Amino acid sequence: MLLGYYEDDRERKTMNFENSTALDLDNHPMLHCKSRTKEKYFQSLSLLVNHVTRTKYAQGILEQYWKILGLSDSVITENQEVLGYWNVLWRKKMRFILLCDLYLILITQKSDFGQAMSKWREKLNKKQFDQLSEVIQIIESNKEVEEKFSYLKEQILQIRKNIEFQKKPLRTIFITATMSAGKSTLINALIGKPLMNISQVACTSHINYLFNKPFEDDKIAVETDNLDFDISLTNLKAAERDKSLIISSYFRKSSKKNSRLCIIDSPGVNSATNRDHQKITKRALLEEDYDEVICVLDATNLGVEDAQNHLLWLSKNVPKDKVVFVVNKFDRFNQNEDSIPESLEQVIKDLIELGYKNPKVFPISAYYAFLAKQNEYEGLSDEDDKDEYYRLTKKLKKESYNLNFDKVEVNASYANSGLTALEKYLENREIL
Ligand SMILES: Nc1nc2c(ncn2[C@@H]2O[C@H](COP(=O)(O)OP(=O)(O)O)[C@@H](O)[C@H]2O)c(=O)[nH]1
Ligand SMILES: [Mg+2]
Repeated sequence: MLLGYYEDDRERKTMNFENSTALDLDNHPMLHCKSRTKEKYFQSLSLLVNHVTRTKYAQGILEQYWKILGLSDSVITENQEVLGYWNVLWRKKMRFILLCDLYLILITQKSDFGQAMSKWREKLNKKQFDQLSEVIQIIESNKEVEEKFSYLKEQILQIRKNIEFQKKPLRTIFITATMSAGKSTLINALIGKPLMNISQVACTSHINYLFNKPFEDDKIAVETDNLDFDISLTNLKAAERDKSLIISSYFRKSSKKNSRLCIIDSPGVNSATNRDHQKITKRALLEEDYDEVICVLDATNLGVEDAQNHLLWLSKNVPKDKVVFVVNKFDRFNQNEDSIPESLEQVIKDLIELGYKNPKVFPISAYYAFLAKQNEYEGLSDEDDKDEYYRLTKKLKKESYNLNFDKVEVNASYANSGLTALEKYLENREIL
């Protein structure tokens, strides 16, 4: 059954990137119209979209328009006549706004867009249609949007950013580890948002795919049976317990570059606890396309049998040049009992023995990295989190705990967590 989900999602992952479309409707030019006009606007948009496609994606995105326009359920009924409303002279502006929305919704399906335009054309005269074509040209050019179209500016810029992003090559990072080594915490730290469930006990039992978006639209999109473009964190975390998910949100990174990235979270591999989990992860490691594997080791639990077995399996089954190692939870070290350099040396020695010539090993505190990033971007609201953040800020500043080994020059507040060194490495490999 678990493998069943996985098969299904792999299919979708490779075929379907629409989920990571970024869409910010907060300043949509139709928001200030009368409710009758908004209704007609929405009905026209959904009529044209539904005429050519009824994918989850299209339905999910239409729902966003419906919500932001504040419409009632009854508006959803289809009204074939509504397109006639737009063909009068003074509704030119609204036609252009509608065109931009249509373009954005059908952005990945150019042929669908063409078909929708043909349908719309039946209601317009030649001059009106030519005017629409002129706006399409503006969208597809890189020119500054003229003053007379200033009300379209934000829509056009969003379309362009989405198009540009989709042209980029997709990079994929696969995260693997034994249970509770900190995979989910590391992912949350890398993307700067608490999207993955963190837990001492329960653990991920499914493969999850996290996609970056072209720009910050302050939303999390999740694909399950339908596609929700704006799920709450609470609902997301509940959904994670049930099944494998495709999640999209803008990733917060220190680099200015915004790559098209997919991070894959996999169930922990421990032989005794759950054989299914191990099977899912190993199979995915053998069959998925990925550019990089991050293997997370728990610094407070190095050398345990499960971790050793997993390293051995990785060394035999995954191309060695694709694997980097993250040794996590160094913030738990105590200088009277442990030594960070000695632990790292031991890890490197073990990896060399496994055949890694020049193993890339990054000491980090994913926990601190996440807290610091969260603090940097939106502040910490939880009192416990704040206390932990201040405690660790102080601790990791000390020479014997500082994880910014290469003294990477960044002004990120979380440099001492070691995460920036990993980010820099991935950036140089053109992955981040
Ligand atoms: N002190 C400390 N705890 C961590 C760190 N990373 C993860 N943890 C804790 O380890 C537990 C398991 O983390 P999680 O990310 O859910 O592990 P996963 O099972 O590999 O996904 C949680 O209680 C985390 O808070 C870290 O860098 N430092
Ligand atoms: Mg996890």
